[in-house]
Amino acid sequence: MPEALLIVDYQNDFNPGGALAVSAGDTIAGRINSLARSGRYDLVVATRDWHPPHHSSFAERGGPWPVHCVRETPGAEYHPALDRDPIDVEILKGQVDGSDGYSGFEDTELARILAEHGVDAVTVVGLATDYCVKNTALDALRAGLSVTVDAGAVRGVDVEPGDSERALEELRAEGAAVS
Ligand code: VGL
Ligand code: ZN
Repeated sequence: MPEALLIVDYQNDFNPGGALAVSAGDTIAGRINSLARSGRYDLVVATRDWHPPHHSSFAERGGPWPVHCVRETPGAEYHPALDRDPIDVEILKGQVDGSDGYSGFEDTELARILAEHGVDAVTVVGLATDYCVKNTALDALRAGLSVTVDAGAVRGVDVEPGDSERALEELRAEGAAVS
């Protein structure tokens, strides 16, 4: 049963000091690194939010978010605490205008790459629980994969208090294991 680790958007802009900082986002780096180095996963995939300048998800265009993760800028780099060595595949997402691009499966090669490696199970970690982790995990479920979310290796934006907890509940209800 080949399993992949999906590290979602562990980037400077989603960490403290970044443009769209997730509270305590930097506290999960150690857990993500130890999972990635564990040897438990046949494939380690990292996604990055990789928006063009003036993307439709930015407030300047009427979108919900401040400017963040503009491709090829420091904010879109991996957080320095993330060990990049174990990463086998990188997926750049959020590049298409007109969509917020929350899911790592949206307009990317991720489904094809997982299928190519015979992956039938994924563990999802990273940022942010209530947006990109949630939507990536939901798409993985829709693709028929067995999905685990490691609750100790995700953190959320919580625009409304409780959003992250509700996201994990929704994922459980849809069939994910939240451990
Ligand atoms: C994300 C908001 C906007 C995320 C990305 O990675 O969860 N959130 N773009
Ligand atoms: Zn984004």
